[in-house]
Amino acid sequence: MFHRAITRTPGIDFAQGITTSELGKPEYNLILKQHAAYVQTLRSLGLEVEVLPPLPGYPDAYFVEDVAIVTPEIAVITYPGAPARQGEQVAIVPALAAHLPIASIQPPGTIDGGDVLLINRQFYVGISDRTNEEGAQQFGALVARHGYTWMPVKVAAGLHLKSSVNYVGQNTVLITPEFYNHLALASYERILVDPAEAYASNTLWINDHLITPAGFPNTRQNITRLGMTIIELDMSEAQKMDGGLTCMSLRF
Ligand code: CIR
Repeated sequence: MFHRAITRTPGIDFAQGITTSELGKPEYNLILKQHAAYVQTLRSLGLEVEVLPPLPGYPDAYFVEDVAIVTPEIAVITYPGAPARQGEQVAIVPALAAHLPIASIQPPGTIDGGDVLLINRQFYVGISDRTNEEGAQQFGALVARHGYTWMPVKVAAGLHLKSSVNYVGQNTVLITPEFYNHLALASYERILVDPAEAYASNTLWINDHLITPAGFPNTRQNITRLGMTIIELDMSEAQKMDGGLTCMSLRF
């Protein structure tokens, strides 16, 4: 059960963030509107949401998921894998330190929160262009102290592990074809995401509600069988910046 979330408002420079999407130039007024709808949705699900101000010089900083991994016991501050994002992690510390003990990943370890998937007490840590073995090891050692287990998962497709695999409750993962037969994930019920809808694998499970990006009808249809309330949000502008629903908050 989540009680709180931390988010950050996109800055006026957000279009200068890192992207590979080729979906065109995002629009500032529209991302502000979509971000506000996201915050409002989390609040409607009972979360107390803190909205931090834009972080000048860090156009990707509203993707707060990447700068920390938060559990009920500890907040692990990451060392982001993209050089342009290194520094964002410092700015999240006060908001988290108000609630939890803090630990930090040290370079040369790098890790992005988007690579970290938690299912019950088991972490899966994507080894990707952003997260290296050293970062994963440091992270694993920190959370092992609190009784979590972890294992690495090679990310050969997509930006982060959670660009392709997300837990949606009921022992079920929403998963793209590239990861479908991965042994580490084969023990879960798996809902295969249509390759044309890979973006929708980044669906956010909050207190037995599912927030899914609008415009992916097959995925929506496939998750209805879980019997949870489904909320669709328009994510067009974040998608242009390679970001999804999980990326825009830290939940705990
Ligand atoms: C980046 O490339 O770092 C950002 N433009 C997108 C980060 C998305 N974050 C996430 O999936 N957790």
